[in-house]
Amino acid sequence: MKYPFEEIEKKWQNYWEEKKVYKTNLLDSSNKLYCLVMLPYPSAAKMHIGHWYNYGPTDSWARFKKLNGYNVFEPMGYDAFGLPAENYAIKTGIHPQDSTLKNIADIREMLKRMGGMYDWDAELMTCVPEYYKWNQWLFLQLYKRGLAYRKNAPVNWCPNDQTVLAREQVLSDGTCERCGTVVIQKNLTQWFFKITDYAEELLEYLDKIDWPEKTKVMQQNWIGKSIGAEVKFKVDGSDDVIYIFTTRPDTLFGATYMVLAPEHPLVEKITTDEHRKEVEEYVESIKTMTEIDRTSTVKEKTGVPTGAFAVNPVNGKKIPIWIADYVLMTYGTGAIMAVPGEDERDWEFAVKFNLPIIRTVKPPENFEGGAYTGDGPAINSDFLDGLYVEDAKKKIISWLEEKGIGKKTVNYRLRDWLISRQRYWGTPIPIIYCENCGEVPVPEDQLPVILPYEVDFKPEGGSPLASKEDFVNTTCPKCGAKAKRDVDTMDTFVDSSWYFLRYLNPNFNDGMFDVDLANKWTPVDVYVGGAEHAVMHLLYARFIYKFLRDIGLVKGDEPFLRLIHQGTITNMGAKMSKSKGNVVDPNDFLVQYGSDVFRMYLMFMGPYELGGDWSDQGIVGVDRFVQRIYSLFEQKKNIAAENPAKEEYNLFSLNEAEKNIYRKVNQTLKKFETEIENFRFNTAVAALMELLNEFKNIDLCSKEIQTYALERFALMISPLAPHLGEECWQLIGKEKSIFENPQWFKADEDALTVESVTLAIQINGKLRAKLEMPVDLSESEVKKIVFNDKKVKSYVDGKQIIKEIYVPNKIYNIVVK
Ligand code: ANZ
Ligand code: ZN
Repeated sequence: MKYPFEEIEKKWQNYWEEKKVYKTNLLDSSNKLYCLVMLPYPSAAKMHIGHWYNYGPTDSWARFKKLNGYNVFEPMGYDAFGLPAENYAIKTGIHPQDSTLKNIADIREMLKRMGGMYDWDAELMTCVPEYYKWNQWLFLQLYKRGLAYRKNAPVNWCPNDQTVLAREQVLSDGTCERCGTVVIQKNLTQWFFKITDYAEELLEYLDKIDWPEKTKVMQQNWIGKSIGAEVKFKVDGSDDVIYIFTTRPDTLFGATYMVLAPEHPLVEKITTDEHRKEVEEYVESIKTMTEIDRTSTVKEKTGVPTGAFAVNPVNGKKIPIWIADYVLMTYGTGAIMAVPGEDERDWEFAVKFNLPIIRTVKPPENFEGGAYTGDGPAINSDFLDGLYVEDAKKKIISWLEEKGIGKKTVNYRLRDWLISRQRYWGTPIPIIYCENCGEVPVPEDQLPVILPYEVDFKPEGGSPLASKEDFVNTTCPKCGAKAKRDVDTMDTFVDSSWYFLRYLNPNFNDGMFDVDLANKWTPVDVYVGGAEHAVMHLLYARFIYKFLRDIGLVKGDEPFLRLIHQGTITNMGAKMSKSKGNVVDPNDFLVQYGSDVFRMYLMFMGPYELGGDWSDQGIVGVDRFVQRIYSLFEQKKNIAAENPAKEEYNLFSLNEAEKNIYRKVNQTLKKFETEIENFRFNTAVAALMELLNEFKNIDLCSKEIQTYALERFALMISPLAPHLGEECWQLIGKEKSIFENPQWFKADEDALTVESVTLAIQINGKLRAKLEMPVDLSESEVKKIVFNDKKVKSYVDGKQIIKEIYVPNKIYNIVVK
């Protein structure tokens, strides 16, 4: 009979739900395992294949751990605020809340259909006041400690999405992470979270977490720690000073000009009348350029002189001050000393504008080319001459410190997290502006600031909430005067920076989350999700968790101890995309094969962390596998109830077929465990396929051994294909259900390690039996086995044993009379 997946999947889903099989007892955290997946973003009603690939295999992993005795918590929720719902609303007129709630309902249904082991009591969505109230509360805690602040700054603006973006949301090609539009720069007053206060710890603790190396390196580079020196240069003929940051203070004698970022506050002041027009035009021209364009190494260098000069503090030489786009206001001090001899950018600039070049590190003999960035002895550098780079740095830094004109400093590339968004569908920022009191935080007992439903959310280049007068106009909580609310909303990465704490009790009213439960259950043990979040969500969540620790709410230092990134599924070698028309719709296959086959095929198609290439043929193979399993178990109805197996057998008491199956079962168990543990589902599935092939001789085994093999097979298949596993378990007459009564069979190590020999048994000079047994057994043990053998018994029973000669591992000679 064909495997009736529809009926069986429904049957077990209902059973699980009725019996609340997947409700986690959170009060008991002994043996706890918090298994988390990145929560879906309900911008579309359907779960696409990427969701399936994240959730299906991870659920299988969690199930495996549950069977192994862990108290597993596997929750699910929805990252429900954000741009796509709002953009959809602009297009269709359907309110973001309505479309989002509908999509959530559809996704929830899909997740249930997938057979996910979710604790539905823990489900949450971020777009409800019960949730976003706590984003606002978090904001206020940061604000109180000076870690949420407002400033005017050049920021990244997406002209298509009509909003500011965080630096992390601008891709390396300068486009918006969401929509691909080229991002421009704008000067705006915005809210920032001061993640930079945590830069050092965020960097240092990367060593303490079990994360993919690639992701750690990305975070490391993003944080970008640079050790160097800050040096003070006097502006010639004035009291102004310019501070520069350099990683190469040893090259100070080669500083032949300086460059300020065009936005540097001193530019206006020091520019001479003669150069003013040119400088102003230049400043204007770079206003809309992004950092990526400005620092591009392929773009020709541009810049203009200010007419002012600075004094090089090491030798008193006057050097010209320029402005150029390749110096950014957002890094270091926004000013550099230019050393063309050792810096490639400066070299290029100096050549183009005919500025002097003085080498301060001696290049190797055959060196040809411009700037020499390698190590070597200092030259043209007075008291540094002859010292190699590291020593020269040390010496010049102590010299600068002694004279009070410089000091050792550390700089990070990491910038504060810009969280204001000029959009509607998000968490309102809990700040009020009063004419008397200025910026006033909304008192905690007045939270939440509710996001109004009726809003004109069409983009007009401003925050939609600004046009909602009854939202904007309020009274000052301090003085009672008329006041106005902040009309921006928060980046949705705020929502997802702490959601895993809220899962523990999504209805908790007395705080952001239940602190007792958080201390029991976090950090998260395993987190699975896409690598594209490496420097966004995964950095923000680490920051917020550390902040929550610092205000005494959580105890751990890191939110996610182990991180796994699933790979991507391609189709015919190409990334799936609507425009290519090669998107695989899970639905098409679910109706044909059911959810177990679909998820098992995803696991089988390639190493989980690499992904695989979709093939319609491949899923047919997995379907055939499932059909064979089902028909085998159908033939073995009740076998386990009628012929229960022992926990273990002596391999050498089994017949040939039994021995092979017994061994294979145990080898498979062993392999299966390590493969699943390490998210290598493809090899785990393959091992079960091999085992099933071995079962072709299962009818040659005693019923007991059949039970032994089948119950183990059912248990192993159950994390991968949970409905099928439950069904098989029940078919052979085991107590239902596996997941309700979690258990695991340990591999019989003896059956794996033992090397065996075949011993010839001669009785009165004739070969009477061949017995397989472990190699190098002691003579007394061999004797026991030999005389227990039926055949041998038939020759010796009732006779007198005259002589026994044992040739180890070869022959056992018996002479009887
Ligand atoms: C002189 C020098 C000589 C430099 C040399 C480098 C090599 P990282 O490693 O990324 O920290 N710099 C400093 N502030 C800058 C800014 N706001 N915009 C653009 N460039 C800036 O790079 C530090 C180096 O980048 C600094 O050291 C400075 O150039 C430049 F042989 O100073 B260096
Ligand atoms: Zn006021």
